[in-house]
Amino acid sequence: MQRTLLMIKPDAVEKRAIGRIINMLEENGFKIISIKSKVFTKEEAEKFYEVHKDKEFFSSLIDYITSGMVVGIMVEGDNAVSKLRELVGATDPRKARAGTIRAVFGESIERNAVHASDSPESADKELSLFFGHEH
Ligand code: FUP
Repeated sequence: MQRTLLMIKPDAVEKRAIGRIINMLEENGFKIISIKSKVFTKEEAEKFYEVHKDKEFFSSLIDYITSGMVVGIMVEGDNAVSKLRELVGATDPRKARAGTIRAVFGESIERNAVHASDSPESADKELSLFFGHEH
């Protein structure tokens, strides 16, 4: 069993897709352990995305991710990290496989609806940022 984080980003919250995304998680066998909405401060956002701090898209990404509410969802399942990445789809929604969350709800490579942790180590760090150390 693994736990990982799905984060619904401001574009998907704005288009009222929270419920449909939670449906997709449940229909695909993920167990939901905890849910928390928040608005990132700039400092929290920079910590969340610190691996990208030297990329040219970093400041735009920070402006976008702090522009509205996000929803963090702690999910559990066998191989949850890689299975959730499969359900989320490619970073660029135009390249994401049909039926994935980003293919359905993503608008652009930046406004791509959701984030999913990319390794058990990232999941641990990102779940701590949302839920503290009780996961
Ligand atoms: P992913 O693991 O699929 O979320 O993608 P990355 O870790 O490569 O990128 C993290 C976030 O940076 C993406 F969700 C969106 C943003 N990004 C851009 O805005 N522009 C790019 O060219 C690449 C990524």
